[in-house]
Amino acid sequence: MTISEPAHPDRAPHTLAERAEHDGYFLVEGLIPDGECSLFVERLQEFAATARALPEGLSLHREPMVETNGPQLPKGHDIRKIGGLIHDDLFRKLITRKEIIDRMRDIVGEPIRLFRADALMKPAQVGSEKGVHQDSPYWPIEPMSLWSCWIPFDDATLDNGCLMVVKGSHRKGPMPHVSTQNDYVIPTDRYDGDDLVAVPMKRGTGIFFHSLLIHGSAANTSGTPRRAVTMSYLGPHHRYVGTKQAPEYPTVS
Ligand SMILES: O=C(O)CCC(=O)C(=O)O
Repeated sequence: MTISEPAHPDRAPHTLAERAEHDGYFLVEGLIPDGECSLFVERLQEFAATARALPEGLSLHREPMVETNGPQLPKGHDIRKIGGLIHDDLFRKLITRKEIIDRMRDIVGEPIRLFRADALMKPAQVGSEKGVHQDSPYWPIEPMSLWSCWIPFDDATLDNGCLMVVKGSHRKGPMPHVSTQNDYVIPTDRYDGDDLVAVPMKRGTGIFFHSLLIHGSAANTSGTPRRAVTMSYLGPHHRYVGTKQAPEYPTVS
């Protein structure tokens, strides 16, 4: 397993914690071996096609383009998101995997609780873009400093909707967001599009990132799906500030 070298060696942060603080993200190559990526994909496709019983707590969300007026697609090829992966035995092992939890512990402290674990599927041709946003403005958690680990199970490319990030943007604090038809995004006049850097990744690579990092992903215009998991974690200092009864976030370390 190797951690990718930073793009600016002249002022390179030395430790993982320094890099995390400076850039708001870092990559870990080879986090999940190829063979395991295939197992995760198989499980996700079974759920998406309802070929496997959905454990209680798991939810399927259809691709909005298809939902409204899109083409008829084969079963399982119209799902954008599978929520609640903590309720699946295979994914629970991924969520609590040592290689991920050890890094999260260094950043958010301990005990670590899981905020969310969802699959983000971008079906071939119809997978829509995820507009440019920060995660924290979506979430009723303070302080706004959760960390996530996003892992593609297919190579994430420029054509199929790899992540795009603005390096170091988490240090500027929360940005205003506006609702669009199917999304919640930062208005385009509030950031410079030229600062967005595409982050193509081999499958099984993990990107760890701060919940204020500006990021998004383009539509999948390729002929193959891009399937990924995103897992977000809370440290001991994070608290629920929403208006409902505070959810029980499962402790994972
Ligand atoms: O999977 C994607 O395309 C977007 C991921 C994302 O926005 C997230 O994990 O917060």
